Amino acid sequence: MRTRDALAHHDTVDAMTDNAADIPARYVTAIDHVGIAVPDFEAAVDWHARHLGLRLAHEEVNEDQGVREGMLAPAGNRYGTETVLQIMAPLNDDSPIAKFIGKSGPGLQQLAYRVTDVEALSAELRDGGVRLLYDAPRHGTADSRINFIHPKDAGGVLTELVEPARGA
Ligand code: V0V
Repeated sequence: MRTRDALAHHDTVDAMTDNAADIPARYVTAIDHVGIAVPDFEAAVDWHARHLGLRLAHEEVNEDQGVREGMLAPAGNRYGTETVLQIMAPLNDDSPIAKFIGKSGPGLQQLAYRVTDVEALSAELRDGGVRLLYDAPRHGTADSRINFIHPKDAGGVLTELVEPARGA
């Protein structure tokens, strides 16, 4: 396997991963977002705007997940195509984000991959002995369907799988 450093400028990632084996590479199309847990939504939006020039490209409340969430992107970013930063503030004390902040403090909470078929990938992962948090996908940002790989099965990283809404 060649390292990323060794990739020639014109090489594609496919060239590097030709030997990458049995993982269903066709399912994962992008790093969708990186999620950070924040205690104060407005303060986090403001901080990222003032210091990094990020803008709020999308915002919603997800009662099921117990979060107020926002997708922050550099100016010119095509939301839905490029990788974004997700900020998540807890809606209540039962929120996974409240628990995370209580235990670890604010900070990186999750890494999310964009996938073509969350159910099929989840099934393949389960077959491989990887634990998914939900039996079936749940409602995610912008009508996406989501599931999570347990952090203990993903190198200590809470790993989200995001299948965007059709037509998104
Ligand atoms: C917990 N652990 C983590 C972790 N949360 N490790 C890495 N990253 C995290 N975010 C560790 C924790 O320190 C324990 O390690 C171990 O996993 C088990 O933790 P636990 O105390 O048994 O379980 P909880 O109560 O901390 O729950 C952890 C899980 C929970 C991951 C099960 O947070 C969860 O259900 N998350 C999925 C839902 C979610 O995060 N929703 C908010 C985002 P030790 O101490 O045993 O070594 S919603 C979202 O992203 C949306 C809507 C979207 O993108 O569309």
